[in-house]
Amino acid sequence: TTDPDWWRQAVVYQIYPRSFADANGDGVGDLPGIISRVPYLVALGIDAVWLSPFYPSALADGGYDVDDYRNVDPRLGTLEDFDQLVEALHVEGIKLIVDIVPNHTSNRHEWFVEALAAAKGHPARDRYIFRDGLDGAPDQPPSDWDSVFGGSAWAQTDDGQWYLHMFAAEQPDLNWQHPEVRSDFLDTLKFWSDRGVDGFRVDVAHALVKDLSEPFPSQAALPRQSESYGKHPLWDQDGVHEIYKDWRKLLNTYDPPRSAVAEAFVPASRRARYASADGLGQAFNFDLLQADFEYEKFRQVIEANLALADENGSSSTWVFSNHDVVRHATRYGLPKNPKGGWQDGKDWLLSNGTEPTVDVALGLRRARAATLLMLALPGSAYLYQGEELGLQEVGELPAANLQDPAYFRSKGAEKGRDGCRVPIPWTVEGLSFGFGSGGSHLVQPKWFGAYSVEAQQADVESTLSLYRKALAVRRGLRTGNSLTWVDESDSVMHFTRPGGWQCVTNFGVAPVELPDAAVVLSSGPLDGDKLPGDTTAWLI
Ligand code: TEU
Repeated sequence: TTDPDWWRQAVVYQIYPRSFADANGDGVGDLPGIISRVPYLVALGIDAVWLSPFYPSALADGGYDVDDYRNVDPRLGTLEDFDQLVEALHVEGIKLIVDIVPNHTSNRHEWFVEALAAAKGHPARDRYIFRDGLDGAPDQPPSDWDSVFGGSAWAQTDDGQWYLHMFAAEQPDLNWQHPEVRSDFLDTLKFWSDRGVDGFRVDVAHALVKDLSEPFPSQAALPRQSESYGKHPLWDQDGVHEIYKDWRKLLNTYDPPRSAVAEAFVPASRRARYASADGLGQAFNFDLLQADFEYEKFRQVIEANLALADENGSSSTWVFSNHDVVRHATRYGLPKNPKGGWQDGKDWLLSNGTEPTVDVALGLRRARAATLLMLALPGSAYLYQGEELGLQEVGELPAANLQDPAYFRSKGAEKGRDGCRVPIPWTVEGLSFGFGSGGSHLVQPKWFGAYSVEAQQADVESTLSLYRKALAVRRGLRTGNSLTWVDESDSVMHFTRPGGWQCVTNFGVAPVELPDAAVVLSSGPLDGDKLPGDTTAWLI
């Protein structure tokens, strides 16, 4: 039997399926490819896999434009392959969490095809958010709202109506007041839970229910709903929590209950609602991801999130990288972001419009230190495929190869997200560095071989070896949710965890004395009993 609270202290490894491993040589990752790499996941020592969308999709938004929520994209495999993946993971004691994308379908989803074919006012349009032009003017969108990917959040249909899409036009927003929308997603949760899925990652969890009272407020007049998000007028309406209460009821009918983690772009004060026991149970905090590698920011974020977790009986989530942001091994090598803000690829260009020079060695040193610190914290840690290799962001993708709508909206000022989605290098040589027998859908740079699994496997100092050792040590030590600060200075973070486990991180540059205790692991070389800057050590 499984501990129903397994997710509270789990290490979850995010797989972006099209870029993990390609078993049929078509240059795109697939489910059989993941199955073939389960031994690698076992050796890494993770507790669960979070599988990004593997559903039929036109890839207008990397798979987050879903044509059919209860099927597998034929380019990635079949439902039988999916069942085999569940079995292959479960037999090794690894859980599987799947992405669910309730805010919008793709424009190829049968509901939207039906809605477009229907006449204005037909009930089929009620599953989405269709409106006439402003004041009935045929060429005026119903409001001045922007989509996250730039441009208007409204797209016009042949008969002059407009439909809302907060992301790409290929992602029409669903109307979550509609009973069929609510019941169909319960069917989807049941469909995958019945197939053995252990939990769900809920995409854009804060945005399902919109306040659509008219006249629509102008976007310019509305408060920013969250510092990490654009000025969008629809974020974080309370109605979503009624939906998640129904989801929780269903997920609790399984043994163990299925877990759920919300991708909610909301201020920390609102996050607890998503993490409540009668709700999804957990909500990502992107605060560490948003923070530069600085003692003050890290300390503040850790204390705030531990307090929040205690308050609502949930558990913290920690994450530095995912399929939406510039890899942290690169972010930490960037000069300070001149315009501030989330180093997720926005404001990539320096204020004089030039590309910044990345200090790769510094970035990797800091990323290893930050990750070792994260893995010592109470709560669950989310790793993004390739970060265990210290993989850098790929900045030199050919323009013709770019796939991400987030890139095109700003003509390069934003890095977009392709650079963190380039297929993983498994071998030093080979057409696609062992990703598959063919090429790779995003072009891998020449330097990928040096970062490959093969290049690091046998090197005890490699980043891969560091992750493997850290996850093994953590597994034996992660008891309890408590952390005790050992204050020393404003640049050395030192805390203890139950069982005598200590974590010391030197955010400064001058080496500092390590406490008297056996060093069980360090993210970089030590000077005897000194801890150099940008290094973390675990001691017992
Ligand atoms: O992300 C939500 C989201 O807001 C991000 O897209 C973020 O704004 C963007 O990456 C900044 O460039 C989720 C998924 O993680 C993302 O991949 C999807 O594009 C998005 O939802 C729509 O489904």
